[in-house]
Amino acid sequence: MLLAAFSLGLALLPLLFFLRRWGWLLIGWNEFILQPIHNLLMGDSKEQRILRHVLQHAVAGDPQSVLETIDAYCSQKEWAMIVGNKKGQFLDAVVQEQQPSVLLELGAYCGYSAVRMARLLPPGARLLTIEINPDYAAITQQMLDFAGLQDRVTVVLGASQDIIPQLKKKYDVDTLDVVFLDHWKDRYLPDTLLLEKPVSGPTHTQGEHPDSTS
Ligand code: 72O
Repeated sequence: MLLAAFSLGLALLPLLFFLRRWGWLLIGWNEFILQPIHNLLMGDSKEQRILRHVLQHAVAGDPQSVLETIDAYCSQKEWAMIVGNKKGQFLDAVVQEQQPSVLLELGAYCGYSAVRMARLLPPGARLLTIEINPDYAAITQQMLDFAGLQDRVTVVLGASQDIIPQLKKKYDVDTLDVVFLDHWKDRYLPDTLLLEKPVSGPTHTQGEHPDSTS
């Protein structure tokens, strides 16, 4: 029985490889051939179409309806790299359990997860979301404005390693209660280490500035 299962698995291995190849080929074909043609013909981007669909079909000031509208668009019209409802429920659970005062997100994209998390924040709490792409940052801001969550969320345009060291001074962050890493996989570890690093800077002992050049 075990041997049969093993042989079957072995026999199916090339098929799996083949299917994986085709899977990647399909995604590549869609992302690099169909999408650019679509964008060229429509004069916009997929992310702009998602936002436009929300502005036209969701209820302003209702985060839940914004999420449902994005979910529906991305499952019926165009696939997009959003967290989605399934993984979104894990996010919901974390925010509800931790009740963070300050929440940091790395990688905002269209603002789906920002809307998702911000809608569950306790009163007075805030979310900072860092996005490297100015087009995506603008879409995220408009998504949050439409959902009515703009007062709880700050969208920061920039690269994580540039913004993280400024969190304390420029964004008045003392402690982060929850961090959601959703940007570039190879930056998860370096950014986590950077987040754990104490912020270097003037210590104001005896009026000295240790890092001043004098
Ligand atoms: C990124 N920071 C953020 S990527 C992101 C990143 N936003 N949305 C992904 C999706 C890293 C780090 O960016 C850089 C290096 C918020 Cl090592 C240049 C940029 C070099």
